[in-house]
Amino acid sequence: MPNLTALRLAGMTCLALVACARPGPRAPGSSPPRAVSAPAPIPPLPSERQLRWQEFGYYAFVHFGMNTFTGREWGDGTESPALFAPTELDARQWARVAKEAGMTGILLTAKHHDGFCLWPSKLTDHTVARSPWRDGRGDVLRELSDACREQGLGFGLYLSPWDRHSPLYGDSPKYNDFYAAQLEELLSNYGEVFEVWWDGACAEGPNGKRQVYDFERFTSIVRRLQPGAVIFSDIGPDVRWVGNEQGFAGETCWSMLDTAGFARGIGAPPTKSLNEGDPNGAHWVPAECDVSIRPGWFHHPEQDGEVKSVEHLFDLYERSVGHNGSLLLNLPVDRRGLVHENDAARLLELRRRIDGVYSRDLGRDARALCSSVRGSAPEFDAGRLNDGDPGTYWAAEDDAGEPWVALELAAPAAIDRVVLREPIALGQRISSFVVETRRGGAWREAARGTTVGNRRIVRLEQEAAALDTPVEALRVRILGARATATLSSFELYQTPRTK
Ligand code: FUL
Repeated sequence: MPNLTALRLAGMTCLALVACARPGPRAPGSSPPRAVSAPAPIPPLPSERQLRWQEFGYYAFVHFGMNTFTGREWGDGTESPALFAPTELDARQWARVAKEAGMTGILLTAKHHDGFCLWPSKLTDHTVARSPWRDGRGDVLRELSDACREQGLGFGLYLSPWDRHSPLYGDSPKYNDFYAAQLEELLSNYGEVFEVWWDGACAEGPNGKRQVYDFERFTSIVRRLQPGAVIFSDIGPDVRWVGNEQGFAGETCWSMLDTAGFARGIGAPPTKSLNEGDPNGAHWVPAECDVSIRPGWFHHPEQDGEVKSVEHLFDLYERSVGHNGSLLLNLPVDRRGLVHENDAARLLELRRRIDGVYSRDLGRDARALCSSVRGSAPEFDAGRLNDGDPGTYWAAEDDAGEPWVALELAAPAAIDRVVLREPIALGQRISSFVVETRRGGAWREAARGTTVGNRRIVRLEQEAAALDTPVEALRVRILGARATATLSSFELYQTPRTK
């Protein structure tokens, strides 16, 4: 499971206070040690479930269902359950592929817009129970939730509100009862769920009436049955759409957004706001970047040769997870009921690429320095930046102006990636920074950035072009922040050279 160190932040802060304030032996006449308070949190703040979700980072979407067998992307709900006939479905293979890829969870389309259910719902007969698969006794959700648990992966669910099969659709209260009861089934019978995914599509039902969803009611069901699960939709409440289906967040990406007056689907905020968030937004709703590994969300054999390249996927990884978001990468399961070999192989290549760059933090042995330490307290000093523990953090004095932090390398090294993290339990603060490198004693600017948030990957493009010329030190100067600057990590990486 993802590491939950960020969760400990609030607790760490209290511990630091207690440690400072604890009375110990003192020289006669000396004053007691002063407790240094942590920087005041700046709202809006993430909830515990959002902090937990943030650690998932990179996880799989699986689109699988009736469309897999009809070759479509959107079914119309008239498809016969007899068409659903995977020949060698193996959810353990999906989980193995995701695990080996370095992913932390799998989110499955339990029901897409065509209304066909991958579990034997008692509320409709448009389900796997009417299909030839496992003689009508199969349950994809059971098999996948078990497989995820075995692999230590999170299990998430997409339950399309738009249902083109249900005769109740458009008859708002009746369909809402039906959808609510389906949610209850899903959230009660398959163990812990880490995320529930709501698409915003809404239309008219067979009666010509437009469906009005009762999202407040649906939200309270999720909260009651799965209090740890985050809810995704265009506007959250917990996780927001990033405004594109290409898998990247903005260069600037705030976790905050104003959602009042907006709706899911047609009434969603402008895509630029979703992509970049809003430093003055009233709600904490971080971005999730969804994208498919192929052109379609569902598997189409003719796209087997169109799996995205490693370069493309690595770029998306750095611009999602590394732009204060998460990466929800879709793997379409094929008619056999397996993740196709081409996708599985590409995911492993991507894992090697990510590990090749990000497994050795060259900043760990460096000497950390800074221009300002809050209250001169050791628990907020520059050493917290590279102690390998994202639960500790450096904090400047409230009146530090434009503080800087620096890492003096033990031996000069070529660096082309900097990773910065803010202790987001205190709110997202930094709005502008510059990264500088030092060679032969002279500092020069290597990159500029805006937001940091949970994780910011800064690509030093010029440094990458000059990987043969090592640097002695790197410095981050914080030019703007909504409140006192803090950072929990300052990491340095080098892309291995290809011969
Ligand atoms: C969209 C849906 O209409 C697509 O079919 C797909 O499921 C995508 C992730 O969300 O809005």
